[in-house]
Amino acid sequence: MVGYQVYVLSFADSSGDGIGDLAGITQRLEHIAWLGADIVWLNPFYPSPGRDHGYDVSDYCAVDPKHGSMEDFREFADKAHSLGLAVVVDVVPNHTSSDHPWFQESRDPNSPKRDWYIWRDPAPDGGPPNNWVAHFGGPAWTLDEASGQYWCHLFLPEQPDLNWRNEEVQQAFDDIFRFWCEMGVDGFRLDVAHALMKHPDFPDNPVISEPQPGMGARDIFWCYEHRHDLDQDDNVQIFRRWHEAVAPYNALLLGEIFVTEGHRFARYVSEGALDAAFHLPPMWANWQPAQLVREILDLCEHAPEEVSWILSNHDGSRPVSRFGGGERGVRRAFAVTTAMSALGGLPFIFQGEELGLPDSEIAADDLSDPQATRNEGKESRDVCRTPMPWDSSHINGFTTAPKAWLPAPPRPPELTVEGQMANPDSPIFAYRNLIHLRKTHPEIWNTPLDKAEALEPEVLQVSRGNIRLVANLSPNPFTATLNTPATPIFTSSCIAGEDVENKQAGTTHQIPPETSVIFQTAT
Ligand code: ISL
Repeated sequence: MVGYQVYVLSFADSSGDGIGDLAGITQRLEHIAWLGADIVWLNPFYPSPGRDHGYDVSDYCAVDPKHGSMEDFREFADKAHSLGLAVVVDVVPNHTSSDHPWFQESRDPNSPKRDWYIWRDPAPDGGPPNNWVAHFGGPAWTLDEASGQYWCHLFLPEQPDLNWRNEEVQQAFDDIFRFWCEMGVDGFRLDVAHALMKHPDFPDNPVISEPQPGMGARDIFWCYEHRHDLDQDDNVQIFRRWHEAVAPYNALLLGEIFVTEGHRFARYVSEGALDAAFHLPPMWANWQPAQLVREILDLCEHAPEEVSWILSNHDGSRPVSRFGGGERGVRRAFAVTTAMSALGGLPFIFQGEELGLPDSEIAADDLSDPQATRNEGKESRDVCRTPMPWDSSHINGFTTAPKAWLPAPPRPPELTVEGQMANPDSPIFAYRNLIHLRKTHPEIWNTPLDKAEALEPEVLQVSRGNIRLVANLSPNPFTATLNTPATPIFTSSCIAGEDVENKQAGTTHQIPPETSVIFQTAT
């Protein structure tokens, strides 16, 4: 399957209030079906004060009125299914909103919910219990004056972390999974699933390098080795429990897992745990093809069928911009996406990727992402969260409101869906053709991986059954010598209007720079 990620706030606004909603997505589902995707993943649409744009949930089993109603969700899911699209919703198990009734109750030290969150006494000097830092800046602990204890939050103070060592918390999420399965969802994307369990003794994390003044929150976060707050071995027990909870519904469990080593990743997607997990580093990296090839090989070795390959999501700069911008950025991004489509697993694209969109420019006063507003505009995730450009009308057809919730300069006609549909050489057709190739040639993904290797540091070759992929991510042409004659069936350079020079079967093929080619052998 191929997944398509919809950022609910910014896909389509049917109510005219400038905020994306479920009914708007329902009206636009044909676009996703036309591309050939099989799964649509929705970012959170649950009631939320919106401090982290929906990742601060105050009720897991309802729809936020700004995104519509439960009836709108039913209509969305029914139409998705009628178009052959499976529905994946986001579940945020690591933390709730501080507005969630569970946390409100938990603030009372005598409440039965006290242990649902992570409360600790101050350090002897009265400061936070340990040196853990939050992803969005500052310590991972906030003092509750009333009780004299700190609560733990790996993200905003308004996103208190749940205590996953508490059985009742585990049961509450079993119920949430069942609720949405009964509502007809086909799977779950599990937010920061690598962070659920914390070391039971809460020791300090080792310091790799001292944080320096002026550093952004993300850089400060990586000054520490996250030995005790992330990636604890017993996360897998939670995943096994979830697996049991959703087994009667055969629902997909797709983790957002941030671990960089293949063997750690493999534990999370082992038999009876998660079905698949995102490999996240490519969605932050600039153009570093050798590193990308190394990471791909590591994962192919340890989890060849369980990786959800992505180049972007709602959490960072778009690949076209990270990879040099303009036509070059588009070409590089599609070369990697083409390679990823032949790696097995479950590739996803993020809304707008199919248009080759670069980042949006956001005026300083309009920044909305807490990672930016708390960090002097640094590390903004807003750049990829602006309205989907449908056409060249007011706000690119996203809304009839005078202003979108996240204003940005309008996209030119050639970067809109309507503009690209009128031009068969535009990126939208290249992405569609690639997705459809997986349907006409299912052996691209359904035959076991035979071999993945680096022919040069920036050149990846993958062999599976009668399929060969050569991803030449280097700046030079590469002469591929295959062990058996093969015919090119797809080249990523189609996104630049180029075709393969020689469509004949042969063992030797010239691969242009920054181009991935998929071949089929005769046997
Ligand atoms: O650096 C990380 C390792 O812990 C991050 O990649 C982390 O996995 C990522 O920032 C988590 O993102 C998700 O959870 C956040 C939310 O703001 C993001 O939008 C969401 O994708 C908190 O819920």
